[in-house]
Amino acid sequence: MLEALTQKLTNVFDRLGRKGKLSEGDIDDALRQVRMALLEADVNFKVVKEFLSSVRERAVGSEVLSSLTPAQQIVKIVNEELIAILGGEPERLASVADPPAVVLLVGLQGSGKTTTAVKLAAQLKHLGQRPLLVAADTRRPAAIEQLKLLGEQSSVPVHSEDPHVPPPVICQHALRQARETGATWVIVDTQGRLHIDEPMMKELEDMKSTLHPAEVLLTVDAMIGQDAVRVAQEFNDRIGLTGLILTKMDGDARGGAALSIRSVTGVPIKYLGTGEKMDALEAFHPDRLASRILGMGDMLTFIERAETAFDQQQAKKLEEKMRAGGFDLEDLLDQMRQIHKMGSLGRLVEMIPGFSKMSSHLDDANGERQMKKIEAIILSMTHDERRNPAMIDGKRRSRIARGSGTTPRDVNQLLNQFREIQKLTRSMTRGKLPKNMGAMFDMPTR
Ligand SMILES: Nc1nc2c(ncn2[C@@H]2O[C@H](COP(=O)(O)OP(=O)(O)OP(=O)(O)O)[C@@H](O)[C@H]2O)c(=O)[nH]1
Ligand SMILES: [Mg+2]
Repeated sequence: MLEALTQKLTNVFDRLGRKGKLSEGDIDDALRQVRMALLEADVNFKVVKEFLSSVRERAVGSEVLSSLTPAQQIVKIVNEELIAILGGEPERLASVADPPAVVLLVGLQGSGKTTTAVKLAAQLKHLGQRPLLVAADTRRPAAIEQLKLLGEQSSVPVHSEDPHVPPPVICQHALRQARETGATWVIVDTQGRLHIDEPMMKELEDMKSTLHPAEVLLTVDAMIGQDAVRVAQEFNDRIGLTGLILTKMDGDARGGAALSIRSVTGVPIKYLGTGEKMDALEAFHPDRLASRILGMGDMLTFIERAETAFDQQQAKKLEEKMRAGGFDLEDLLDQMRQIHKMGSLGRLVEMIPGFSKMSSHLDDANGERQMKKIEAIILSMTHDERRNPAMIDGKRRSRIARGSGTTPRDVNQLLNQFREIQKLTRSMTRGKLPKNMGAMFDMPTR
């Protein structure tokens, strides 16, 4: 995702990091290169200008230049300012007092409405909600079939009617069906056209006034860069949007859309589409995208948090372990306990690399439970098993499950997740970001 931009920024900061003490000139030089990188990524020039002026203002501040690690301070500032232009805090779907909550998905042709509708429904279903999909794109009969097929594959019911029925009427019927069947979410797939035009906007307006949606979400193809920003602006002006979903972030999008769209339109990004499969929809976290752009993955957040809980020395040790690929279940347990000291578990568990998938929907109570379970499983292992989880065979797995009051499936799940973490730490040590990683550990905490 956004590899080219990441590469360029990493180069700029690496060069800066090699300089040691920095002058104002060094900073300006680096910021000029950052500017180039952002413009080449097709970020809106106004956004770039404002971004750089905030970064500069903070970067030439006396505490940065006189600190021992000025380059790291600057990376930290860039990171924070990136988060700010991406919207700051993550924005969740609106909740309604009186379900079903209606989500109207709008967007140009091929932007990913139908796919995203099903992804979203599948995700809500996974969270214990009861979604109903509505085929309100009647312009092409194939669109109805596509939604029915995808809905069936994800076991989500689809309300569809004859294509001659006007979409607002279909929506009314769908709402009735939702109430009768106790659906908690109604997700409406609408027609898309190649360009914004009057008939489409009119139809969407009609649907909006029939449905009183809790959310009007626009899917935009992240690969179309600044055009995406323009499209979002027009949709927002005309029908009013509550959120954006940037699709095809897995492709070779340069980043311009992602980095400009929130600042220019004022509409929050709520999800990223990251693939064609039905599970490729991520809740949008400004901080995560920022650190991805800076080439640090979720590690940056993780390390920052870890640092406040651990002392510096422990953090160094952990870094060395990760570099050597020797991060084991014992370390994981240790970290979880440290992190536990710091409150909001759901969020913190999310930051443990590799665990974000599992925990992205956890609330705190769930996070707590999940952590207790993981802890129990690890505690039921022998010392050797924690060091070398590969030795855990079926027999050992059953024993561990019995000992921890869980099931062999739970044990397996933990082991699989742990393998993911190991893969991640290994890819880090293969040189994707070791230089920055080292630097990050020297970073004072906020
Ligand atoms: N790689 C990738 N492909 C995606 C993503 N989202 C959608 N697609 C693909 O984009 C194409 C168009 O997606 P649709 O969901 O049919 O788009 P739509 O907006 O419903 O299109 P119309 O109904 O024609 O207006 C499909 O081939 C999807 O598989 C994504 O996040 N990543
Ligand atoms: Mg469609």
